[in-house]
Amino acid sequence: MYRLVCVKCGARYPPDAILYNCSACGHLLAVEYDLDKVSVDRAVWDSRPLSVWRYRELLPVNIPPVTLQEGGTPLYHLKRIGEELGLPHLYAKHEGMNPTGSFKDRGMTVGVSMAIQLGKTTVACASTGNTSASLAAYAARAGIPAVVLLPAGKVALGKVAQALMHGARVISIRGNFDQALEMVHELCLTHGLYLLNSVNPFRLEGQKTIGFEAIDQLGAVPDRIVLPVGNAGNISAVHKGLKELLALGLIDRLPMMTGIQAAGSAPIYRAICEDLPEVVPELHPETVATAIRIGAPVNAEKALTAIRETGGTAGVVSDEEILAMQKALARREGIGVEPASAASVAGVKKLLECGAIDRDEYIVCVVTGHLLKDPETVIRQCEPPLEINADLPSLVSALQSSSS
Ligand code: AN7
Repeated sequence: MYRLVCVKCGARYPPDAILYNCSACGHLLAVEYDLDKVSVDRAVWDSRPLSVWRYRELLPVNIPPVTLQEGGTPLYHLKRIGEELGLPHLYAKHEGMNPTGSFKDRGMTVGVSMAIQLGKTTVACASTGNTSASLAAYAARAGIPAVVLLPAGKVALGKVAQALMHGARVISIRGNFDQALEMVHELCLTHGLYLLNSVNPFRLEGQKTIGFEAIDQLGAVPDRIVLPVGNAGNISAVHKGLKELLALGLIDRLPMMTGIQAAGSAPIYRAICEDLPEVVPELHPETVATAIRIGAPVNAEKALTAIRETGGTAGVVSDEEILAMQKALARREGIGVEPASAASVAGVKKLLECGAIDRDEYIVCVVTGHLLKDPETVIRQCEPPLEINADLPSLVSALQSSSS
């Protein structure tokens, strides 16, 4: 029912090939279904709970999946921020509400299930944090060991805590994410571990369900889907999924795929702005949004296609703009996200200011990870709690003096 296909030269590989790149030309692989043989029935999908597995006919797994009940995340109308920006139809899909607090769980339920289906016994990844937290949890669920490589000193506290607590073998390397990914990729090829970074085409299959859910929740195809971009797997995954719905006749158009990067690590943004055929890696990526501190996005070629084919665009935001929007989401909407996630909404504000977005568009921003992932960055931005003596007069006077 499906095979792996090279996105560049079209070479085809069987569904059980353990491959992360085309053996012929080295480019990325994607899962291709015989869509004319897939039977999807809207009514059947609608009868299942909103989750990754609602869409199981368009997923490669044919064993009972390794699951922690991922997906089914809320789609919030951003009423106040939308009003301030003059955007009446601005929404946030809160992927921080997944089991380990990020969208990576959608990829891992499928990816780790595929590891089991393919008979692999150890899984591995490099990570800016969320991938490692998710892989550690899903490997624990499956009862297999996980190895995770992190850039030393550059991973948010909550994410390291998760990877450690779920029992992964956690290794910090003295280098950045891009170097960690190269190392773990090599390790997997030479030592038989199963690689679950977003070069793994099966993982992206799970993540494409963000787009499916957003459409089901909105009851319509949004004009634009906006995502923070690091390794560019997620924007590629959502685009691929929606193309499948289009081919199946379940939707009649594609949203404009829009990627937002942090100013210190923005190779996709630059490639779009300068209309380059491929990205020029950023050798020293830096941003407060450590989740997207990635200079050489491995899915760049898929992401550039997603943006260009849909008439979308890319935006860039400074660390200050990211943190200001993180605070606005928390205080004006009650939505707690980590810095990288706020980049999508901050990017909308920026693109609106430069006239790249129309005010009447229906816009879904994917906010990718939970506030609690990165408590240290939160604490640095907020006034510490006022400490007082344990009596009522002290409390009343404290409230009077701090009622600004
Ligand atoms: C919160 O965990 O790359 O563009 O190793 O954690 O698909 O890479 C995380 C990425 C956005 C970017 N938001 O997604 C990792 C990792 C959050 C993230 C991204 C990440 P991609």
